[in-house]
Amino acid sequence: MSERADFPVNRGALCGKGRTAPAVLSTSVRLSSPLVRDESGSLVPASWDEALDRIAEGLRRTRAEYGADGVGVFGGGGLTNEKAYTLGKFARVVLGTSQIDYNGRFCMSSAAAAGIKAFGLDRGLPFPLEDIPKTGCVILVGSNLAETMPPSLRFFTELKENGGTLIVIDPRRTKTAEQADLHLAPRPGTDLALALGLLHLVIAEGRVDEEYVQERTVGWEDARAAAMAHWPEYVERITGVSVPRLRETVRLFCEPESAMVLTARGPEQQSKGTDTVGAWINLCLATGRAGRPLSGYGCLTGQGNGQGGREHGQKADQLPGYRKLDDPEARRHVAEVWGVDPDSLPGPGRSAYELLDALGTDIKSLLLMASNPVVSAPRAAHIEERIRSLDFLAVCDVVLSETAALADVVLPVTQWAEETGTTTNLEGRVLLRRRAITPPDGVRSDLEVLHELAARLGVEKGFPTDPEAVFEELRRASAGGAADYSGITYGRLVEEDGVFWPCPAVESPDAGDTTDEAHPGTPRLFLDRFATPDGRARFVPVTHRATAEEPDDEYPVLLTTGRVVAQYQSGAQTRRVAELNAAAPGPFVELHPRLAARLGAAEGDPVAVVSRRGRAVAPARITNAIRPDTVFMPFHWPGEGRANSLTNPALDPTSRMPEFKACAVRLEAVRP
Ligand SMILES: Nc1nc2c(c(=O)[nH]1)N[C@H]1C(S)=C(S)[C@@H](COP(=O)(O)OP(=O)(O)OC[C@H]3O[C@@H](n4cnc5c(=O)[nH]c(N)nc54)[C@H](O)[C@@H]3O)O[C@H]1N2
Ligand SMILES: Nc1nc2c(c(=O)[nH]1)N[C@H]1C(S)=C(S)[C@@H](COP(=O)(O)OP(=O)(O)OC[C@H]3O[C@@H](n4cnc5c(=O)[nH]c(N)nc54)[C@H](O)[C@@H]3O)O[C@H]1N2
Ligand SMILES: [Mo]
Repeated sequence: MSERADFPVNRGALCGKGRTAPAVLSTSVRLSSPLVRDESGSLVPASWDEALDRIAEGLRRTRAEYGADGVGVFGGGGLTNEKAYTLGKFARVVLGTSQIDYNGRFCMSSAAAAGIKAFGLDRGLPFPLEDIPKTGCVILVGSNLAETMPPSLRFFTELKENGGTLIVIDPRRTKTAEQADLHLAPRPGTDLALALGLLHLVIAEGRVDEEYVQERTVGWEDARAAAMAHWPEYVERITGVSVPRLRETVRLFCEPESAMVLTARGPEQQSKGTDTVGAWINLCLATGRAGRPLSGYGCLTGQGNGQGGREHGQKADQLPGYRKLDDPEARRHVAEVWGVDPDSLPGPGRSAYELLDALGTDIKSLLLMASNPVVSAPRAAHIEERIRSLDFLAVCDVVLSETAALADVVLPVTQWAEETGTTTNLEGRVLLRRRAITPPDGVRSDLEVLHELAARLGVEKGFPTDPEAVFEELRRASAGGAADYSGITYGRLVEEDGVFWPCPAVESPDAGDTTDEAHPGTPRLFLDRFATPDGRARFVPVTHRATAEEPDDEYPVLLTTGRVVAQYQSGAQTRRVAELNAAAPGPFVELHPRLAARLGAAEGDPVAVVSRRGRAVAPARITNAIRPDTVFMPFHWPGEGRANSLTNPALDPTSRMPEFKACAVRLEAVRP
């Protein structure tokens, strides 16, 4: 991110991880040479040529023996647009495999699916962050942005200073919830019922914006009927949120001129995440709070390139420009840009968890870039075992992550400040980051890796190593797609504070005539029409359902998982920084004093958390900021305290998102 004080996204602020990032860059634990597994089974340094040859050989052998789909590719939302684009193209054109997906499936896929259903388009926020302080009310559903997006907290502080209301929905009284005017603490996995209960009250209290519903939406009758079946008293029983608090929420949301609903991983990482987000969108649509100034639904994205990473083709069902792989017109367009026959492009493949689950059986070799699933995948012990059963694993990373440590070949790559590339933030704003420092000797960029591998696998052209050359091709590939970047150039990105997509290249109406007017980009979507064929938003008729695994006698407690401010994701990078480890030294189990008393556990005592998938042990952190029926674990650590040893890979039927945010567990005291 920019360090300019006036930059509109973070206004010059950097969070703790940003400040300490240089420590990661300079750390001695950084990989500086390729590693290959020798005959004794150890990873030993090797030359780049040897390492690349070994990968090409491994992938080629699998392909010959098992066919193209025997090779899998797994990417990450931390990759730049150029890398994500190239990785998707590499899978389809060089490997010819349909088996590619990425960690963003575990991140924003439910919100993306719901946004596409309702609005015809998925962009994290349909408005710039700077609109937030000016709206009347924000409902933040399952976001702990005080810890996960600290620089953005000021938009919400300003909202309150301007007289707006902040409502936070989280089973825990987080640092974010402490900022709220109203905090609702539902049982994990019940946000769908909660949203339906609120919509029921909106209808019962006559607060529906009938004119807006008539003019700008379709499907209201079915959605209305579904909501009417969710009586406030019934919703109170499911969620634990009292009827008066539901009424208060409706009042605060409906009284001002404008209002927003923003979701993050809390309601999304559920086996009903898509329907849950759909229910919140329904609430916005019924009250006329979408596609109008200072109103709308948005999803707070996660990783460095959480938005751009999901637009350009590393997703199983996707082609660049947010096109669909099963759309013949999209295939034709992209195949032409790539100079291949449309029929040679494979079809859609498996989703992230399903892909990882197929390792060693259907998928024999894997090329993995920018993810650490041994720590971050659900049911991680099983996934670790699947990874170990591969014939061949190649990992590109900055550090020797827990997953890289299992590889046959590890390639050390450059990271953010050492290379040029674009990312797209949650506002849909494309940003250019220029190389600021020279990479250490011995490391190469992911683009160079893919170029070298393509050449070794017989594709000499079409995999440039210069990010700007890749971006120029991405522009053409995205032209006419939902996420149209064709009017964006590196030149413009340098001059402007980023450019919001869609930004089509402007073509002159009269052939031969040129125009100087560039498309300005689109900071605010949907003001005139939604991105559906008829321009109207779609209500989705959703009803509440239980989590895939409800507590019972054997596993009576709910486990939910998430993050702490000082560690990032699987911790592969942040666990190597002393300052961050001092702030967050290890895993813990957050639990209510009543639950702790029943267990006989005191603060800091080791507690075992046991689910149907496995067991994890971590010290107790006792607090009345959490519901007594729920425990919370952050997922940043491997080993004994790995939260994902416990989590349930039950998938959302549409987004294929696993249920990271709710599973049944029991607690056991651990005798020293
Ligand atoms: N410090 C730090 N910052 C990060 C990251 C990190 O690892 N560390 N990761 C980045 C990434 S990739 C992402 S995706 C974002 C994630 O950002 P957030 O979504 O803010 O992070 P989480 O902690 O996963 O979940 C948010 C909250 O959801 C609550 N929650 C749990 N279950 C439920 C539920 O059933 N319903 C509701 N309403 N809430 C629930 C949790 O108590 C938690 O406080 O953060 C990004 N920023
Ligand atoms: N229980 C539980 N599990 C979760 C979640 C949860 O809330 N609860 N959240 C899920 C979410 S939202 C996410 S996003 C995932 C994230 O989990 P992971 O996908 O494991 O993400 P990271 O830990 O960021 O791993 C990224 C790896 O890529 C490396 N890397 C960084 N930059 C580059 C690069 O440019 N190129 C290459 N080749 N490598 C690079 C880093 O060093 C690191 O090892 O975890 C998911 N898992
Ligand atoms: Mo994420």
